[in-house]
Amino acid sequence: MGIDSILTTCDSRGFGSVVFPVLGAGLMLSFPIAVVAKVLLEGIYTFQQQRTSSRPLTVRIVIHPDDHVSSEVFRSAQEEIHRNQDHSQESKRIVLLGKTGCGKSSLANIILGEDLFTAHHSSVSGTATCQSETRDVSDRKITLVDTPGLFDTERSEEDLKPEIMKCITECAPGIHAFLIVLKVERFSEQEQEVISRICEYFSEDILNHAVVVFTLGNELDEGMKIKEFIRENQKLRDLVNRCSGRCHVFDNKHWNNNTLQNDYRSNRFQREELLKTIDKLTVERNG
Ligand SMILES: Nc1nc2c(ncn2[C@@H]2O[C@H](COP(=O)(O)OP(=O)(O)OP(=O)(O)O)[C@@H](O)[C@H]2O)c(=O)[nH]1
Ligand SMILES: [Mg+2]
Repeated sequence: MGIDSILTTCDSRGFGSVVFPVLGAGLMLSFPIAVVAKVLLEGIYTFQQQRTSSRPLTVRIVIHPDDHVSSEVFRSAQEEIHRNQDHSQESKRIVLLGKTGCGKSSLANIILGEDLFTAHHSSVSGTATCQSETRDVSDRKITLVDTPGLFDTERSEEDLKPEIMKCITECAPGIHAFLIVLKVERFSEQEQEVISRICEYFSEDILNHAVVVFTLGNELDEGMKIKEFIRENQKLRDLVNRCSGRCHVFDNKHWNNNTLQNDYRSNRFQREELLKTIDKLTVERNG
């Protein structure tokens, strides 16, 4: 009987605890103890992750006190499973959304620290399909999905919407955060329409998982922070409030060479702040 069937049976019968003696599996049947440890512990962890009941079920693994080898093998197998779990918690899948030409592809390159996405300098052609790239950034595994921009005059909405929605499959098994990308410029009717369309495509709930990220930060007046810029416009203020105040600013062109730590007008500083915001958001929303 598999580990999962044993645990599921105990659970459905309302048992409070179950014991797995290592003696029978490892010594009597002569299975390699490292294999027994791996199969047993992975089975228990998988069951725990998929279990929906909140009733306590204690799982004990019993090893003879003189069997030091088995104790050691089980201890290191457990540590390895914890390490792998921690690592998977660090990986983040993030989608960039916004109007065509707002700087999504350029921003994605800044966040991942490499030129992986093509920024378009002409007024017409932009990113045509979803593109996903993964890199290690500041001790996290970051997957970014760049999407085609909204309101591209060259493409109909019928053509664009399904392509943008592909970001969901690119992010399987789930999206940790959406970056709604806007420029530091007037928040016009069209920008408001961009937000409405994003909410229409993904539902209003998207704002609970979104961070508003501004590009063209150099357009901010000297010494001005993005929150002050937002405060000046009621509609922008409402949007950021609906995202629980999550907002950051970059300048994909002018803030790259500023390596001063803690300098607001530096992409390096802003990237660290953005990653911290996404970590916090992930914890709040349970991943
Ligand atoms: N000065 C400045 N220019 C930027 C910034 N971000 C992007 N640009 C420029 O804006 C243009 C469009 O940038 P992209 O990154 O291609 O914009 P996009 O949102 O990916 O565009 P689509 O793929 O069409 O949706 C390019 O010429 C970029 O160099 C920025 O922060 N500051
Ligand atoms: Mg693009």
